[in-house]
Amino acid sequence: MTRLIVVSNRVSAPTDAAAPSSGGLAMALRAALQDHGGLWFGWSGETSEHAQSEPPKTRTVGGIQTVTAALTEHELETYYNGYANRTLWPLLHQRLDLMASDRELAKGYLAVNARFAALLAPLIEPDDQVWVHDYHLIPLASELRKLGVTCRIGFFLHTPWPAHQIFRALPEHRARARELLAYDLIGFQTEEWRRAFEDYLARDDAEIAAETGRQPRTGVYPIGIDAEAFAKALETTAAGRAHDRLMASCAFRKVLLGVDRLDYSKGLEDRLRGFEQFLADNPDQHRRVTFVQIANLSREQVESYQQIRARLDALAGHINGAYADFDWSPVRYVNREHRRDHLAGLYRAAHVGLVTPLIDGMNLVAKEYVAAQNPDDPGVLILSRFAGAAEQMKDALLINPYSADELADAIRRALAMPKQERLKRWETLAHGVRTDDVTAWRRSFLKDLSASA
Ligand code: ADQ
Repeated sequence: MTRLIVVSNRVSAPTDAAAPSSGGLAMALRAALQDHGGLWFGWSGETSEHAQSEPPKTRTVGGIQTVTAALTEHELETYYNGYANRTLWPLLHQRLDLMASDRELAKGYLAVNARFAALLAPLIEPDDQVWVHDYHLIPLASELRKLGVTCRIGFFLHTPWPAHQIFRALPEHRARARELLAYDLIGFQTEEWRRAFEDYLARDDAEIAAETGRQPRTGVYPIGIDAEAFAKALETTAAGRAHDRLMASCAFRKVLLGVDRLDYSKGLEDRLRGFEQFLADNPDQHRRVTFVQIANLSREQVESYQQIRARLDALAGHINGAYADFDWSPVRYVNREHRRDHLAGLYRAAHVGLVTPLIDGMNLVAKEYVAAQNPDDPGVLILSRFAGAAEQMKDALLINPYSADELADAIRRALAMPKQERLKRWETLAHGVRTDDVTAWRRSFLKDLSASA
């Protein structure tokens, strides 16, 4: 079997159910490496003054070989906090108003990709397959090709690909598109994002493909969760305890739950406004519901994240100020990060799951919520039409996240939904979540990569 080399911005160590944050992807990539042998390359998460002259660190963690490099402060600011998170992330999520356009950032981004390629190239053997993840590393393949690497290299984009008009607002749009064409396979979460990419190539830059002489394959690989590991986390005492604590603290009230990274793409402000609208429209529901929003802090160095945090603090406070009583507060807004097994218990306890991003590559919280439900008495998922997950999860209550009215109506409908309808919708959703899991995702990507070019 060919060896696999996984490249992602961060290399994550093995975690257990107690660890917070994105375990599913890391577990899937580790499983792929266990099957194929090979190594995982990426940033160590550290900065060092001498990063540029230090050799990468090789370790074996949980049977997997990892090779990591540090960044200098300047690289961290230009590549990671800069071009990746202040230029590309807002661009890919249709927020041109938040996009930084700065040649210095673009230069730093390219320089780190070139340095990573130079560290990685000597480790690659001709029969290896390389799988590169996400927007931080678009130029990696073209840099590897410059160094003579000829093996198959695939790219998977975890975020959306924006419409033609939006992508062209990136000053370096042609350079980035050209770099993507150095891959043998480019994978997207949904047909929508794949089509937008093809459309960009066809309309603006037909000449790019002709120029490079390469026409990579594109494909759609919707990522899933590790449903089995999630089911196990749900059975733990820690999950049970979190479930019971939430239920007890909400005494007979219905629980609405949101779980997100605190990011402007997740629609948190609109979600709070939609909930406020629900309270305004439905005085009979006051004191009968509690909305728990868990929003753990992320990218705190980036100004737009500091700003949205301040707005959310104010909005949550405003709603509670307007509607709470001495023994009831409608919103519980929580910034603390939670263990995965605790999250599983909270999902289980929630009567309604609110997943309402303004746009999202996929959104795994929607799938985790479904996986956590009681098969005899499941809750209802309210899902944004603009999450990649909506392409698969058509039996959720799909809403336009920009409309407070639509969200308010959907909450009312979800709370009143008869058990028979809840069961019917949930069964279809749960079947999809179990079948299209993270293992199916990585297998289908790697199968197509093997068959490419
Ligand atoms: P993210 O934007 O991080 O990922 P998402 O898919 O929603 O988004 O979440 C990833 C994981 O983080 C989930 O497993 C979730 O449980 C966990 N998580 C989220 N909020 C948390 C919290 N408050 N506490 C603890 N854990 C939390 C990017 C793309 C997505 C895409 C994924 C995977 O933006 O669209 O689904 O990659 O490809």
